[in-house]
Amino acid sequence: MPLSPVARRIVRTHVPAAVNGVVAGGVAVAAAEFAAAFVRREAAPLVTVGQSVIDQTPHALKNYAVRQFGTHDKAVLQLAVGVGLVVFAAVIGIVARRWLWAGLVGVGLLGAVTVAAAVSRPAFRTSDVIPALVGALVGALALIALTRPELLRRGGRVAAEHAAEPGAGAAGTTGTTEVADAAPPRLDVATRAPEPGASGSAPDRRTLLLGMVVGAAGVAALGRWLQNVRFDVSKSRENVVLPAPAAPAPTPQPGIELGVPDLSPHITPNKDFYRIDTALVVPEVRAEDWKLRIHGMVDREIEIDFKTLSARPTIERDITLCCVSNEVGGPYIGTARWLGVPLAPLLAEAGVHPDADQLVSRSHDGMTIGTPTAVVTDGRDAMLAIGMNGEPLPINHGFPVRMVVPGLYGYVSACKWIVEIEATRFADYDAYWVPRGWSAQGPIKTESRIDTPTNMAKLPRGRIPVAGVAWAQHKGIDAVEVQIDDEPWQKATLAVEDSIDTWRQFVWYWDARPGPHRIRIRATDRTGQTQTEKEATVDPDGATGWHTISVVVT
Ligand SMILES: Nc1nc2c(c(=O)[nH]1)N[C@H]1C(S)=C(S)[C@@H](COP(=O)(O)O)O[C@H]1N2
Ligand SMILES: [Mo]
Repeated sequence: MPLSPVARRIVRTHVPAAVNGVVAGGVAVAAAEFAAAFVRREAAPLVTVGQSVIDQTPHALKNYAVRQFGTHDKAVLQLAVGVGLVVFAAVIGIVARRWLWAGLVGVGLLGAVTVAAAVSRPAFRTSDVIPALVGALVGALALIALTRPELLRRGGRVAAEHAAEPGAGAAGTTGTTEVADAAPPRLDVATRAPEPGASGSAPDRRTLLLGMVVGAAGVAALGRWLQNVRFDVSKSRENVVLPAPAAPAPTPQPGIELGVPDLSPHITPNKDFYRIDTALVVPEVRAEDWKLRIHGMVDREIEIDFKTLSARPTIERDITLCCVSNEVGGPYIGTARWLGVPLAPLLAEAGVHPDADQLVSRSHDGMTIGTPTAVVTDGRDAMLAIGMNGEPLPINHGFPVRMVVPGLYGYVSACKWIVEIEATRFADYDAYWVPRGWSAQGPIKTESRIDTPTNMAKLPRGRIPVAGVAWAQHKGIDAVEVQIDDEPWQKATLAVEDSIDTWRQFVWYWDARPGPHRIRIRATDRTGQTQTEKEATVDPDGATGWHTISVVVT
């Protein structure tokens, strides 16, 4: 489709101008990435901006994002931030074609937003603004170089040549009036390029653009590489030698696994363990540098390093961890064999005041998680975990130390990359998720999930195992029942119980008749309570309802 002359002219002037903006933006990001290598990964603008979007996102939208994109929500967010930056940079480029000053104001605005994003982070340090400032400064220079190259060229030349070559000085003076707003619009690079007198400037521009793109890519790659070299903690993790547990978990009994195909294994391998957190870049804390401070309403503050912590008597326990954002039938649950240091004795040593009903744990990246003191000290295996399934904690799961409390959702207990515990009161402090619409207290609700068959499955007639997992951490599961259509509920066979802190597999063999069928399940915990049929959303304190699937038997 041919373009009208007007459209063609707009494309001819605006597209190169937009390209100027986008390339300058890329140069800015590259410079910032490089600068972040000398500050920390978390200070890179793409991260600070993305993080503050996460912090500011209303929880309804966040739930939507998690539902739509699952654990890819972060990649989607980063992409959105990147696209937003490209669009804004293009606009800056177009504006700068006419009014360079306005383009520079735009760059300054982006810089200011990025600095604000860094400052707004809970774990902000002053040096975190450096990458944003470097990026804005370099971006501004790149924008000038692309839209008004003569400004920079003259800047260098005037000093050197002014005295020796009056002509150059005179040209420069003319240039100065051009830059002032009085300049007519014909000064832009795009219209100027085809001018006979400026015939050298088209290849110049191409060389400049290409140089900037290649240079930016190289600098960004170098920056990322340096960030890896400087901040990566996998070496530290490899060097951790876990202590033998003073109180090992009981050797697994046969019968914990029912051995049904496609049923979740009792212990979830680390590589398959769900990951939920707000961190765009995984906080990286070397075990050698790690310290935990216990403070607030205590008699004696405690500061403990990794060596001292892991020299204390450890326990090894199988515990099922579950996210409050797990929908009925959802995947955000797993069981691991955790190795850790019991938390209650440490708190006793600190002398937590009796009226401090909340323990706020704070992570290296500033996440805050509020846990009832009473729950941590009631005798259950609340721990500072250093091992997960026989390995040091994976970096994604909180290396070097995280909290694990059986019976509580992760957002009120399972602080990863933990560096602080503050004894306080629920009345005095709201942890991260509370002002975002989630309940301050989050005991896990009794739930169950069908793993096999899957929803909408087409099945052969005959004997079909209906199997899954049921959980009621720190209460224990006593029964799971299965219902086909509106037939009577049938008692499923339960796997041997590991502990009341873990989920329990179940299976019921169904003699499947042809036709469409509905299958649903419900669990009963050891307090005698059967899961409610009433459906509740994940917010504010966990989903309820019976997991229900539809299948067709042929
Ligand atoms: N530092 C930090 N710890 C955190 C979170 C977080 O966002 N940041 N998320 C919590 C939530 S909501 C859950 S469900 C668990 C998930 O732990 P996992 O990723 O090891 O499965 O971690 C908890 N600990
Ligand atoms: Mo969670």
